[in-house]
Amino acid sequence: MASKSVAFLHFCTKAGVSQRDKTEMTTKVFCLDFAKQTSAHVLKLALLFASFCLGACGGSSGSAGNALDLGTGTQLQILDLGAVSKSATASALAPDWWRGAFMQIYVRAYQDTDGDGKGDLKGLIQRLDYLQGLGVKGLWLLPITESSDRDHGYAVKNYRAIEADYGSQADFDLLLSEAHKRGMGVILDFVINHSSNQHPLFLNSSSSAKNAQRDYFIWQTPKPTGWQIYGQDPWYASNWANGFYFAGFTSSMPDFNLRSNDVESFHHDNLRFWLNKGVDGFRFDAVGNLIENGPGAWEVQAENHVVMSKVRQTIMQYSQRFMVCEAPANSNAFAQADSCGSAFAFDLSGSVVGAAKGDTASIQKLADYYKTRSANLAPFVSNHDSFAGDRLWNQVQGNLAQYKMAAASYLLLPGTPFIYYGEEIGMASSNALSGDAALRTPMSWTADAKGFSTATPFRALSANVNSQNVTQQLSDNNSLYQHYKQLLALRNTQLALRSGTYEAAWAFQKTMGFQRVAGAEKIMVVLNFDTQANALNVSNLTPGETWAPLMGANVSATVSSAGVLQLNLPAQSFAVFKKN
Ligand SMILES: [Ca+2]
Ligand SMILES: [Ca+2]
Repeated sequence: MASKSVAFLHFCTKAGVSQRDKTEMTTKVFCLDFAKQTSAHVLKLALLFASFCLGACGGSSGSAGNALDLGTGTQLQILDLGAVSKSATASALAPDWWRGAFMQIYVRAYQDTDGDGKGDLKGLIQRLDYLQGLGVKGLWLLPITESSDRDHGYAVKNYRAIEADYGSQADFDLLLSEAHKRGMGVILDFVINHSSNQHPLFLNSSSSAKNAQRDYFIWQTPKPTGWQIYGQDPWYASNWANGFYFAGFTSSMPDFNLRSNDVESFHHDNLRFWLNKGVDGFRFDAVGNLIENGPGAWEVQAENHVVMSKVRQTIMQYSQRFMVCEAPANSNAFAQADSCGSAFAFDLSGSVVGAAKGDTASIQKLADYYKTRSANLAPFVSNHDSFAGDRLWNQVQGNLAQYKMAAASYLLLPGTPFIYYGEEIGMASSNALSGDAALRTPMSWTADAKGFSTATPFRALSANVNSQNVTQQLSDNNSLYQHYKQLLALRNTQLALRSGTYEAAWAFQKTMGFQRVAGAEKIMVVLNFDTQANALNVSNLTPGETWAPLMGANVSATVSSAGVLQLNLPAQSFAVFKKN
């Protein structure tokens, strides 16, 4: 026993270094206390500490084979566990609110109000008028629940608590009511595939093979072989209990066992917790990674659709809710009604940007996309992840004509469009940062950091904050902001653009066009991506009918007796018409 005590003390010293995180701080205090105990208490403390420390320490060393018999291990209280029944199901929003454009918002980077250099919910509330003025109808908030990563929020520690940096539950309730007053819905990022390794469920699960919550996560003994996910072996040893846990992204974010009924109930109860508060829906993270069937079958398994179909059923018991899934590997399958019902159009973004640059193959792909795919695929051009592409400004290297063509291309398509915060003002990524962080810089409200915070911001600013910021954009009638505002106004006022079908699409060289049709209402969009003017002949129309200009043209156009509409489009321009 003495040698084991020495080993534990050594482990305590090693584990108690960091004070950044509450759990680690608790570990340090515990370790100091532990060192003072008499031998009569050593074994009991050692067992408690071993089970407590296990998850917090990440389980990265390979001592699993020397585990002690810990009985049932740790029994930490789990604040986000427990049944939640469906209660208030009404919505304050218009039935088709979710067909308007969303703004994807990283709360930490949006607006600071308490001078700590980090954005918060009160800051977002202050900026709701700006978002309403732009014409946004929905907000997707990157995770705002308590996390251990202190940044992006995807390592969730408590699914029912607001991250302390962001404010209180009361702040969130106020955000919801203020957004709803402005006709905007709020959807939350829900991390269904994994939690933090500091979530109490994982601390319990990892404390002993006999723990009541063991099966909330995925354990194997001996360590499985042959696995590689995103270039890494996803199986990690735990230090004190037999077994290796599965973590598809990183050792600090263990995958839930989504075959477990308990895990399913856990998630559904947490969804209802927020739905009962009036949350308008969710964006689901990494739904291609939910269930694994082996080293060659870990992505987009058939069972994933079953999991998401059940989630969708729970959410749709509430009125006018919206959900959208992240599934880069097979977006169209997850957009179906027997799965998520809606998913991001990851395989469209490249065509939008390529078309804007005048690439004819991209223009053809863009014109064809919604001919064969679900109208519930949500178009976007960039987001918070670098794998999805750099910020649009960087992708078009600041070419404003291309930028405006890209925006017109995706904001008038079927599917709910998602704008990444700052995209509407031409925010660039940061030159001082790399990877995802470069895409997640503080919002450029002013030409310096002061519009975001009175303190030094938590992260470097966008590289073009001096030239592209809200103050500058609002004062320029020809700005990107005004361009986005006009496009959203069109979408918000024209039923066919919000919910119409996608019809009569064509592409020819560097031009393309399509119609959006809702009953008798027909809208025609024509785009010229060329750097020179082009005369277009749109054929197969009804002779004699007239089309009134809505945007990008000044006069009505009449279809010839041969069924052809002749249009002259200047270089890098587009026009929108409505059939009289
Ligand atoms: Ca703050
Ligand atoms: Ca998984």
